Amino acid sequence: MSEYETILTERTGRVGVVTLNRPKALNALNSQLMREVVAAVEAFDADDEIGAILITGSEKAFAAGADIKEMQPKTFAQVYGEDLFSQWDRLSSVRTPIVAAVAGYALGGGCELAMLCDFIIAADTAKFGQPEIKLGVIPGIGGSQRLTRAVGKAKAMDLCLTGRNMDAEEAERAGLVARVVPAADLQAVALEAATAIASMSLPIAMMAKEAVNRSFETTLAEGVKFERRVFHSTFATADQKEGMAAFVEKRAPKFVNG
Ligand code: CO8
Repeated sequence: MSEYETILTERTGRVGVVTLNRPKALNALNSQLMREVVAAVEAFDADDEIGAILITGSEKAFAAGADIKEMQPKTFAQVYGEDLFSQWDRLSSVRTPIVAAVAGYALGGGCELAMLCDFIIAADTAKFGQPEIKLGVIPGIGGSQRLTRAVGKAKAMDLCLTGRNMDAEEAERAGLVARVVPAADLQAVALEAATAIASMSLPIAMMAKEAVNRSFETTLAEGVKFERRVFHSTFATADQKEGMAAFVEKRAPKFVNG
């Protein structure tokens, strides 16, 4: 029996899949689900046999937000005291690449969880939004920051202030999602992308992820310098030798993750 109650986990080759599974609540993110997602993702991250992680939900909802019923009775002292939602920040320290496959609602905390992943593949049924303002709160899992970096001030203000949703096509145009695919193809396409990542050298994929993420934290000149040094360090790996040799010898590389 699975150790988890609100999520399903499985391994498909070198991909660790986490499926949010609270169908009656449209995968609303309660504290148990938060604990379980963080634990499952960290366990995959620590596993040498896993080269990519895929987080997904159901056809109807990736996640319809933080669990409003759980939050409703809380006082300021409680949410401040427990630092509500801070556990989600642990996903930003995960070094294995994480893909989000989003169909249906990705609202509030659902949109924020998708944005905590490295990139989003969306079904044409996906709907993204930060509707917290309609509940008398604001985004609390990084939405005001990550959405603004992803889509710019104009659209982030529009979404956070009006609480409206945007569909998958608008989200792709705005740069929030990497690809939009027909809903029926979502799981296959997302698994294919995660499998492609997992077939690369894991340390090199981690370096690529770290380099892209650095661009959000530093100046262009410092970021380019960081990238150059990490690029140089790839030459210390067996996988750089193998990758380039395989190209020259016109064969597929066999990476050893070292
Ligand atoms: N929390 C708890 N339960 C939920 C949530 C949620 N976010 N979303 C849906 N559910 C439940 C419904 O209550 C319902 O349960 P029941 O059958 O027991 O009444 C069940 O899921 C099905 O939902 P609906 O009947 O509403 O389904 P519809 O298809 O009619 O509507 C919607 C789907 C439009 C997605 C609708 O459910 C909805 O608007 N949900 C809420 C969306 C939302 O506002 N999300 C943002 C939540 S706040 C947040 O994520 C971040 C908060 C940050 C706060 C920081 C504080 C420190």
